[in-house]
Amino acid sequence: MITDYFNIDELLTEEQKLIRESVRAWTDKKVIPVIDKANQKHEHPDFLLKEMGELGAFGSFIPEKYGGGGFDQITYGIIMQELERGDSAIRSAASVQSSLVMYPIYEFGSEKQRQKYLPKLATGELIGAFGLTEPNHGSDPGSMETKIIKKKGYYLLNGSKMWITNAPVCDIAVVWAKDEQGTVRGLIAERGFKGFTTPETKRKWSLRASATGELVFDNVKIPEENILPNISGLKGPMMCLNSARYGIAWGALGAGFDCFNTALKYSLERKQFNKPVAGFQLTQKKLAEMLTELTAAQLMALRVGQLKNENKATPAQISMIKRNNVLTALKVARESRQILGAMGITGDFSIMRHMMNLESVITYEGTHDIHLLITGYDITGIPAFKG
Ligand code: TGC
Ligand code: FAD
Repeated sequence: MITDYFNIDELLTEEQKLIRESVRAWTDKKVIPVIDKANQKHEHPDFLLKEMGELGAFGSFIPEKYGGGGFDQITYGIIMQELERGDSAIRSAASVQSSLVMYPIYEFGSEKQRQKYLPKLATGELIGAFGLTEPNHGSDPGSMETKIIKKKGYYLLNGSKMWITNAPVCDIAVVWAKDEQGTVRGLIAERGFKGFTTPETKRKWSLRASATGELVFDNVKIPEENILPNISGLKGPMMCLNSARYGIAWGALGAGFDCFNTALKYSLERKQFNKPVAGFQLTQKKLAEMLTELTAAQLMALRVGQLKNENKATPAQISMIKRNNVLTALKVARESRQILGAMGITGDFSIMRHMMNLESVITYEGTHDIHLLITGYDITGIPAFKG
């Protein structure tokens, strides 16, 4: 198995390597044995959520005083990589919990909100969702229609969010809505609030082991104390996305290397024309190009992790690695599938499942093309995505 062609391990701390081994072992023991069946049956293995909490996979970068791990950003990336080696759905659940729910509560929440929610989110006792996308507003969340209207002692919330990871199983949701002045605000909706429902989205061909759904708000009373006090404007949700996109760039490496190694092993064992298919030049071209691209992606993720640890990573740098690394993983999945021939389409191997999952990963957290345009904007100063 090849996962470190450039001796990147030498740049990791002992603690980071230990955490990687423990998440890797957990994925091997808990995810791999159940994940094909869950995908085939289109079921989400919810029991893994609590176990991920016990493992420390939630909020690794949140300070220990709030139940988090207090670890650095590279550790967070490594955790995402090892989870996504198992399945993107498992990494998705952990990214949402850590980057899209714990991060905004920690960064923008009151002390009371931090203490109330963060320790329970860290252990998996509470599961969170993040509501930004709406039926009519995906790439352009600034045009959202979900609204809060101030009343005496509470806000009235109306609207709906779509394509929300963890929605059907969430206990709380961090939701972004516009106030009467048209300013984007963040709030925490709790399951059980009257008028708040979370219908599940079914019949997906991608992320089939992930719980996806809607967040529907029909005159929901949100207590004033559930508004995130320390943020207003679209930059609030966008800052959360920076954290999640960074984690996804690492996660994609897990899926990509799993496909590459599966193809390498198979091609060494499978014989045609009396020799291993790995012996044909065209197979070697595929393997060589896959490893080159994966190694480049690995180095990009590591460097942005170093910058993030120094609070120097820019949103555009994060956007670039999300786009590059997910596309790399998807291309690797497609090439690996070819190397396995017909066997590549079966559930006996992980490749087709990773490929189908990555079709969502390349769309969520900003589509591939939106990220291209973010880089274009950064280079030219001209936002091509605006009319
Ligand atoms: P624009 O006018 O450019 O910016 C509005 C305000 O936001 C600030 N900002 C950012 N701040 C921090 N980090 C970023 N990445 C930021 N991007 C923008 C900006 O500085 C400005 O601040 P201020 O103070 O001047 O007001 O915004 P725009 O409306 O023109 O849109 C820009 C665009 C298209 C790049 C952005 O909207 C975008 O990235 N769209 C993609 C939407 C997206 O990524 N949605 C993801 C939903 S969550 C999800 O998919 C979870 S999947 C989870 C899983 O299962 O793993
Ligand atoms: P659209 O915005 O309608 O885009 C359609 C096409 O048009 C795309 O190819 C896009 O690149 C292109 N396009 C759009 N605007 C431009 C432009 N200006 N220039 C060029 N091309 C453009 N959202 C959440 O809030 N929370 C979640 O937890 C969450 N989980 C998700 C889980 C899954 C499985 C999926 C599939 C999605 C999830 N999303 C979530 C939603 C996701 O973020 C959106 O799907 C994504 O942002 C794209 O929005 P859209 O699907 O509405 O596509």
